Amino acid sequence: MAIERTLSIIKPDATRRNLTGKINARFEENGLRIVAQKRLQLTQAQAEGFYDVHRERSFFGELVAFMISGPVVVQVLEGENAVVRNREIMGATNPANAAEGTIRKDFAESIEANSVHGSDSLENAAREISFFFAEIEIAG
Ligand code: RTP
Ligand code: MG
Repeated sequence: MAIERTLSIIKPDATRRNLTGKINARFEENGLRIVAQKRLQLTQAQAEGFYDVHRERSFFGELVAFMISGPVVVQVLEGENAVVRNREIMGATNPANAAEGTIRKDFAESIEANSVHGSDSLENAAREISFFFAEIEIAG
């Protein structure tokens, strides 16, 4: 299986509750390596740019407001099949539908405050990683 990289964000609901270490342990226990990481306070323009694909969706304004409500931790995860693997570790978008043992089942507060973001395709992963990181900041 291919070694891939995916972009992960630990969202403000999780940083607020001091869950960064617990969430990172889930990635590491499941075979993903954190090869880059930084904590940021996003601006409105940055959050709107990152979520540009969702601009026409009804929840866009609320999503951007939530994502700038506190610091986030942006990170690059690396490992076998990392894009799909991370989505499995995260669980369903709505924590009510998330499987046992997933990050969202165990930590998410709601469909919006759902603790983590993960790229949904290899193509989007490359775009999202380059949004936050220069190649020199990633040590695989
Ligand atoms: P993500 O992009 O954050 O990894 O999550 P996802 O693919 O599972 O969900 P997506 O459909 O891409 O939605 C992006 C984020 O928007 C918020 N959301 N709110 N109020 C709502 O109905 C609603 N639906 C989605 C969530 O924070 C979701 O992760
Ligand atoms: Mg998504």
